[in-house]
Amino acid sequence: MNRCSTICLFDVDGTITDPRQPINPSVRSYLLNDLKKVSSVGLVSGSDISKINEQIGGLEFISQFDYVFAENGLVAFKNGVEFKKKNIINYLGEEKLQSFINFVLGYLSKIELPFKRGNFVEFRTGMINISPVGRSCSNTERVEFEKYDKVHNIRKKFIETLNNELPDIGLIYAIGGQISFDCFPVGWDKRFCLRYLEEEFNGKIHFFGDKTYVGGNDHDIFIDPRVIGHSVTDPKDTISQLNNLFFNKI
Ligand code: M1P
Repeated sequence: MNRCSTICLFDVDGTITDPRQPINPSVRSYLLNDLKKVSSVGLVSGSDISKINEQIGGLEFISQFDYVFAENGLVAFKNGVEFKKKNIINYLGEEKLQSFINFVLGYLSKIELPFKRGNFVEFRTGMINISPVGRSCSNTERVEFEKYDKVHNIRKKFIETLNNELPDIGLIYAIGGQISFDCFPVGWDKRFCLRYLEEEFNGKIHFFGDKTYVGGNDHDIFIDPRVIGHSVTDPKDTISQLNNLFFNKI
């Protein structure tokens, strides 16, 4: 197989790493040494580049991926060098942005949870990330919130309220991780990165993600006809599916 005729794009959390955890060096080596011999390799994550960088092990490794699409591709890197950036402020305008943030802050102030920490609204380049429990919670608290949310649907109800109360704001919402959800303009989901690949790449695009179900932040790209989608359960499953696909190992 020719490396230039295929690209494998990977979600990060839950697909090549445990949620918000550093990548296992053996998985990284598999992607950058073994897989890269037969396919171009890229990442597409809802997270911003500083979080991806931290998880992948720094620029030394980030630059070995053919593409890294942070914030769904709103901040795009090729061989470690940023080549495209899209800004949510320019797109929405200050007035809409403020009415959205004010509504969110009001809603956040009324939610009762077993515990709350800080950093509830993270403003990124191309999206806003909202965490009802707060992004400054510890790892143990992350896991506890995720369990609590599975029972009480805190994030789902928040998203339902945003859709009902701000129907014309032009934003959509996707749950990609354990404690938060991402908010971005319609069309700025993970499919956004495909426009750059279409410009420069002519081959098959494989996508691997764990949140491929409806409402998950991998769903839209997973079902996109330009892509061959693969649903995985964790990094081990990702490697096993790659072995099967590219190296005839079961
Ligand atoms: O990559 C998936 C998600 O990872 C983080 O989610 P959480 O902190 O809720 O586990 C965030 O960076 C989020 O934006 C991203 O989609």
